[in-house]
Amino acid sequence: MTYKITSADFKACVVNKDALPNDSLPVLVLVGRSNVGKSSLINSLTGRKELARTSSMPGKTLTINYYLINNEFYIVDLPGYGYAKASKVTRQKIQSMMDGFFMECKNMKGVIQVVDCRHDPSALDLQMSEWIRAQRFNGFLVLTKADKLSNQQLLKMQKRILPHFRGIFPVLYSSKNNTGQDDFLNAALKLLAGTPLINYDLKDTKKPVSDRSRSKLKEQSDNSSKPLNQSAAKTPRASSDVSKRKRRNPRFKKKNYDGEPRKNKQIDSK
Ligand SMILES: Nc1nc2c(ncn2[C@@H]2O[C@H](COP(=O)(O)OP(=O)(O)OP(=O)(O)O)[C@@H](O)[C@H]2O)c(=O)[nH]1
Ligand SMILES: [Mg+2]
Repeated sequence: MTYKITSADFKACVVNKDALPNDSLPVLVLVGRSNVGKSSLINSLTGRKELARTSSMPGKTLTINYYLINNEFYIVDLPGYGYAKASKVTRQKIQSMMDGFFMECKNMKGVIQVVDCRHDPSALDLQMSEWIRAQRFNGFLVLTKADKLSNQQLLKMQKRILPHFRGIFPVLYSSKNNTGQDDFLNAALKLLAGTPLINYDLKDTKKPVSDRSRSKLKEQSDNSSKPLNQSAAKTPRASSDVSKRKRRNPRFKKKNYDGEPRKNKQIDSK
C-alpha cells in the first residue's frame, strides 16, 4: 500500500541553530542547487501549491524551513547553493546557518540531494555529494524537472548523471505533473526506517571529472570543509561558482543565468 500524505504544516522558519525544533520527530532534509526545485518538490508532495515559497528566480529560500508531515516527521527545506547574486555576507550567513543545522539537528534520518535531470551535475553538486558521503549520512538522489525531457532524453541523462553519484538510490521526479511521488515517498519511508539507501561499499565507478570541474572542485575544497568538530564538517560553500565563471569568461552573458548550468552543459537535443 502506498503511503499517503494527509497533513502537512509549516512548522518553523529558523535562522539560528538554537531555534531548531527540539522535539524528537525524525528529520529528512532537502539539499541542492538554488532553483533546482526543492521547495516545489515539497508543494508537489503535499498537494499544497503555496506551502513552500517558490520562485523562478534563484535564491528564494533563505531560511531553514520545517514542514511537518502527517504529524510523523519533518521535511526540511534548505537554502540552495550556487546562488550567484547573493552578497558575500548573505552567503556567509547561509553557510553558518547550514553548518549549525547539520551540527545541531539530532534526529536527522536522511539527506535528499536534488539535482536537475537536464544537466550534468555542477562542481558544487559533486562536492555536496562527497560531503554527504564523508558524513556517512543516509539519503537518496532526486532527479527533478523530469517533465522537461522526453523519455529518451531522460534515459540518456540518467546514464550521464548517475555514475557521478555512486551507490545512491535515484528517484526521477516532476513537481509539475507530480510523477515520482510514490517512489519518493517509498524512499523517504526507508530513510525513516533506517534502511540504507546509499551503498558505501560500492567501488568508485564515477566517470572522470573533467579538468575544468576538477580545478573548480579543488578551488572550492581549498576554501572550505575544515572540520568544525568530530561529528560534522562544514557543508559545501553556498558560494558562487557562477561569478568565478563570469570572471574567467568575458563572454558570459548575465541574462543567460537562471541558476542553472550553462547551455553547453545541457543535453543536446539530437
Ligand atoms: N517544469 C518544472 N518546473 C519546476 C519543477 N520544479 C521546480 N520548477 C520550477 O523551478 C523554479 C525554482 O523552483 P523552486 O522550488 O523555487 O527552487 P528551489 O530549489 O527551492 O530554489 P531556492 O529556494 O532558490 O533554493 C520555479 O520556477 C519552479 O516552478 C519541475 O519539476 N518541473
Ligand atoms: Mg526554495
